[in-house]
Amino acid sequence: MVSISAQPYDYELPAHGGLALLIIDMQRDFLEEGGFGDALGNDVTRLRAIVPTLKELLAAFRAYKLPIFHTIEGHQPDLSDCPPSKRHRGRGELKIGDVGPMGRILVLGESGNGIIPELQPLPGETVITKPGKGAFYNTHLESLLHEQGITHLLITGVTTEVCVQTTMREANDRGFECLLVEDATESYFPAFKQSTLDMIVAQGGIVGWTASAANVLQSLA
Ligand code: TIU
Repeated sequence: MVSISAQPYDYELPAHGGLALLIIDMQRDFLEEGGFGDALGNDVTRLRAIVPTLKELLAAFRAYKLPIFHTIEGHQPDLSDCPPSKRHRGRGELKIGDVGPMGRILVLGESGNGIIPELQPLPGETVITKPGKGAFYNTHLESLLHEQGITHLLITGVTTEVCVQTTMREANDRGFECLLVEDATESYFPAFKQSTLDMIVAQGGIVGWTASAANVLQSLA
C-alpha cells in the first residue's frame, strides 16, 4: 500500500487509481493587481509563492497521466448567477461586474478571470467554472468525479480559508478522501492559512489530511 506521510497520520493512496489533483482558482483575479482580490484590499503578491510548487505537482500528475481538475470562480456577464449579497459585500471601489484594468471583475471570459499563464490547463484537463466559493455548489464536479471513479482528492490553490477550505469541506461531506497540500495553497492572511491547516487535521482528521508537496511527490514517484 502506497501512502503519503501526512498529518494527522499517513494518507493511503488508492491502489487502482481514483486519485485526482484539484487546483482551486489560480486566477489573475486573485493573484494580480487590478483583480478581485486586489479590489477587496488584499496584498495579492503573497499568493505567488506557491506557483513553483503547483507547477511541480502539475508536471508530476501530467507525467503519470493522473486526472487534473482546475476551477475558476466567475460569474456570467449578466451576473444572473451572482447573488446581490455577494456583489455588494465589502466596501471596495470595484465590485463584481465592474470594469477594472484586466476587464470586468470576476466575470467569466474576461482576461483577469483566467488562470495565470504559468498554470494554464492542457487539453484533456477539466476546467470547472463556479459561481460560489465551494467547487461543488452549482457545478458538475461531483458527477464528473464519480464518472471517473475518483475517490481521493489532492487539493491545492487559493485562498486557503475561503474557496479551498469550503471545497474541501464540501468534498469531505460527499465522501471524498481529501488531502490539502500545505505548500500548494496560500492565503492573503498567513494566520488564517495556518488555522485552516490546523483545524482540518484536528480531531483525528475531521476534514482530512495535510502534507507537503515534497511528501506527495515522493510517494507518487
Ligand atoms: N477573497 C478570498 O480570499 N477568496 C475568494 O474570494 N475566492 C477564493 O478563495 N478563490
